[in-house]
Amino acid sequence: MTARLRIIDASANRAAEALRVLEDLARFALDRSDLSEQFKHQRHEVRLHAAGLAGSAGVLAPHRDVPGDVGTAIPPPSPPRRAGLAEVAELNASRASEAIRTLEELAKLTEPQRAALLQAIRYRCYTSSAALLQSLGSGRAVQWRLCVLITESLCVGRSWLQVAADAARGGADCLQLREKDLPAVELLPRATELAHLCRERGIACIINDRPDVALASGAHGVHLGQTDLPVHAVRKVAGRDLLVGVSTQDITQARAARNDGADYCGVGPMFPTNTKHKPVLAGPAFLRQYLAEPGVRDMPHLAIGGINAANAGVLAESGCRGVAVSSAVCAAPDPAAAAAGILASLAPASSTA
Ligand code: TZP
Ligand code: MG
Repeated sequence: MTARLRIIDASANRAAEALRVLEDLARFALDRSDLSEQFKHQRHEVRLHAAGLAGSAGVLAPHRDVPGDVGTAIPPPSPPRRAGLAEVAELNASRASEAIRTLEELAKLTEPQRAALLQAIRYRCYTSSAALLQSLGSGRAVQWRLCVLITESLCVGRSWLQVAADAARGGADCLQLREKDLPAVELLPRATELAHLCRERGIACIINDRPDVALASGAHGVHLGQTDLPVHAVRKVAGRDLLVGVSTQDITQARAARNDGADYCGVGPMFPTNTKHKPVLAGPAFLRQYLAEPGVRDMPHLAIGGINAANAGVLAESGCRGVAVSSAVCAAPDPAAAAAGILASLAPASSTA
């Protein structure tokens, strides 16, 4: 009898602890009150069922015997190092469902109807965990300061590779290959070359539009527009191996990108630009909205569209943490100086001192 109570005690604690981790991730990493509420509810239900299973034995704690538990001496299979919050979520989702399953199996000994209720909690836990995991994205999102979009046709007087190297020298911490018209057979070697350059310099390499090319080239991520593959579809192919960014023009698109598992959002267009036809000017007002929106504001962003050293300061005043530019660097007489100039106007003099 004590054995049964000891298992119930251990499983209830294990499930509640794991559910608490999931609840905190939903609450603090995503500002998702809906998911946080679901995990909290599941945690309370598990506790109530565990107490119910203990029945007249009532309180479970007296059955706890940590020093006498042979399981505590077994070392974990690997050192407990996690690659990111998504991995923490994944492990705790498994832990929660395994522990609920144990309670379910014990309930079958004495109270089959309670086993069915525990099974229903376990299924709800799967659903909530899947939504949490989707929203957490790769779990390795980075807030870059300056992403330069490299497009050969915009590069004046130097090769695209030279512009990429110059942009990195000027301080860009992310380079995105944006070539809309290159066939895959030409895009791949170019992406591979850019990814190599970025790895050598310790900066990120993103490929526009093409998750397949991003994966094959060893780039860090892919950038998607509203008419490209949705993030969840890219995750089916790339899992968490790619950072995924999404272009957004309004707060509804930004919310959707977050829930779909984007790691960062392009936010724009901020200012008129000739580089891409955009009928709607989202403007700095959208950036301010993004930065004020719970659940969205902590997701890394790159303000984009017509940004240069003269207007980046306006965005910085709104709290802008990172920008993406194309022509202001690619078409500049000195791309390194142009990149450095944009970074300088993004960082007010007082914060660089
Ligand atoms: N998406 C929104 S605006 C834009 C893209 C790709 C163009 C950015 O280029 P530029 O030259 O910095 O305006
Ligand atoms: Mg696209």
